[in-house]
Amino acid sequence: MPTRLCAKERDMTTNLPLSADQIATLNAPQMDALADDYGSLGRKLSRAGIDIDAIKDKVAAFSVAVPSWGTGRGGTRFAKFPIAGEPTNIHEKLEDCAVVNQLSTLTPRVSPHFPWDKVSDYAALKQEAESLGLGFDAVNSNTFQDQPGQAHSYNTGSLASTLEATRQQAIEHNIECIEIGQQIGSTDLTVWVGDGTNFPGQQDLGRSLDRYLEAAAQVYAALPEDWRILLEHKMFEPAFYSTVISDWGSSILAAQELGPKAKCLVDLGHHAPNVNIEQIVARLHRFGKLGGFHFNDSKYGDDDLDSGSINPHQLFLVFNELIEAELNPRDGFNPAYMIDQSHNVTDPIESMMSSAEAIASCYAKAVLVDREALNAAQQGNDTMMAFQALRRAYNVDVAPILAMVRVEAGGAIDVLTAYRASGYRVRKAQERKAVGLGAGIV
Ligand code: PSV
Ligand code: MN
Repeated sequence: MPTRLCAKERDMTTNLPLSADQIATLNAPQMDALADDYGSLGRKLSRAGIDIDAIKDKVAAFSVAVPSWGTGRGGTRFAKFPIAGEPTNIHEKLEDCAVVNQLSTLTPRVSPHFPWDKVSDYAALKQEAESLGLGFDAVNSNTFQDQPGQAHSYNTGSLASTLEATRQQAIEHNIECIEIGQQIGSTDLTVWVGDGTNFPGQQDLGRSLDRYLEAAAQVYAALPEDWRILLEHKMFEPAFYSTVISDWGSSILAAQELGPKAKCLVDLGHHAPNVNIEQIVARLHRFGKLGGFHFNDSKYGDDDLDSGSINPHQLFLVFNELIEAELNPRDGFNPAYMIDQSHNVTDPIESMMSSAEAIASCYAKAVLVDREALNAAQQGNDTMMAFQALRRAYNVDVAPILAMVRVEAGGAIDVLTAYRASGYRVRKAQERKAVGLGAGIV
């Protein structure tokens, strides 16, 4: 996981959208209370043998990428309700991502999606991002939508299409994404295909996977030495009867067949209801195939709700497995963390800041777990004490740790108040052209 910008690197950021002075002024009246809360939590933790500064340092090194597409209002299949001042191109999206990072200090990387974020000069785009204090994370290909002027429609699928020319087009698009990624400093290609069927019998379930594997192998062959391909599975939508890479089983089998540079990406919303996602994490890690995460939350299916808004305990249990994996890396541990949500009714900047905080807070709680006590209780078959080891950490209010991390990195104690006080969205509403109503998100 790449670390965040050090103070020297931050000085090279010439284009930050918010005034550092304004953030410091807003923080000033809250500093004493924060020092008090941090001190009090520190004393409490130290009674349990935990050094709060060590936890703070771990959180300071933690980060999660934001999706370029998350800066716009999402939507459903039924409607999209844009807000004034929404970004309409990658330059404006980067600016919004910079706001998220400046205030939350947790999101220094942006994951772009192509062709949505296409530009003519990628070296310039990389520089632009750097001047905003940002780098690029995994590049995402898009073969789930047709683009204007595209030679072959994806209405028969993409990498698994029955039509050779369509498969070829999808392969070439993925290879183009790798080439773009090389110019902007990415080392991961995330591939999610919507390929599948809506009717029993529509396609041969075995042969469609053959076609996918054969095409994905050609993309795999184009990966540079230090790159990975992250296979993202999803149970349903847009195909509602069968999906080619539907679950973690299909995903790990495909990744194993493709080779060591192929890993699995877990989007928290892409499972059958009530699936034990933390166990999937442990399984994927056991076989060296855990590649990355798309964080979001859900109540019913792939709802793409804000991370931790419905089931924060599940998010904590996922991070508990991730910390286990980090401490026991087996063949390596380097998952790409990203938020992937659809912000239908909130200002996307506010949602991403609040979600980044929810994610980092579950991470901090998982770091707090007394692993020795947990392991001893597990070994001794003391079920209640094993559970209590998790419960004790989950119950800690880690907010002062997160706030201290933010202040020390130039961020805001109260991110939402600082954002609203900045008047950023109101300014953008005057400067930016209005977005169309458009279709919903996939
Ligand atoms: C598909 O539902 C997904 O989770 C994939 O990650 C896409 O790239 C993203 O949403 C945006 O549509
Ligand atoms: Mn996703």
